[in-house]
Amino acid sequence: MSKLFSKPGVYFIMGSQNAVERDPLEILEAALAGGISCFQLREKGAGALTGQQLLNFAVECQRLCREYKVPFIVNDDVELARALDADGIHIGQEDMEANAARRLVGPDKILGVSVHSLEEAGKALLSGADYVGMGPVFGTQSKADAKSPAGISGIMAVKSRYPRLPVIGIGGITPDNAGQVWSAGADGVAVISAIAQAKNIPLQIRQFNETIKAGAEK
Ligand code: TZP
Ligand code: MG
Repeated sequence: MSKLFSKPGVYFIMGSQNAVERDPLEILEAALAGGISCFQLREKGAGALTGQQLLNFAVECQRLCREYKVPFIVNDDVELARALDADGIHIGQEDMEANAARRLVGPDKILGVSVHSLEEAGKALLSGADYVGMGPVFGTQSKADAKSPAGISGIMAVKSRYPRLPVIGIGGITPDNAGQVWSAGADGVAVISAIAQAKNIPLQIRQFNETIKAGAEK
């Protein structure tokens, strides 16, 4: 795998449905310019693009990510990831088995798995996951079927059992509460609304990145 999680970073997730009154590609470019470390295309829910429209949108997202040398990861859709030769795929517990996804994308692609417990994290690791996403840490409006907020205890448990497995916190994370996620040992924060809905996206990412520095000084 790339050195994706060798230092803590801000992992931006977006689909066209998360872009409110703005062009999603403009949002993505502002986030890339602002200094995100990873991007995941998560096209989901009412009005989600499909077919050729999804493909066209995904190609544009990938082109921008390449321009900024930021990994481009596809949520759920292994076929789309393969068709585009994306840098990786992210799957949840309700999607295909992680080891099947690993076989399909091959050993060199990034594989991320959403987990909600130490057990699921251990299984994801055995199945070849490069990182796990854990949450929702805080309350979120961005996932229709989100579980109740779990706080940071799950992240702490996974980092203490599997210190080398990168853990990305997700769900309701903002610059104001990101410090708690870093203090739990997280390797990244995954964010939809606090970036997609920010008035000044580069400034918001700078503020997220400041929380990393503050965490590192502790
Ligand atoms: N998985 C758990 S919470 C969540 C996902 C995809 C949504 C996170 O979005 P936001 O807006 O950063 O709370
Ligand atoms: Mg999924």
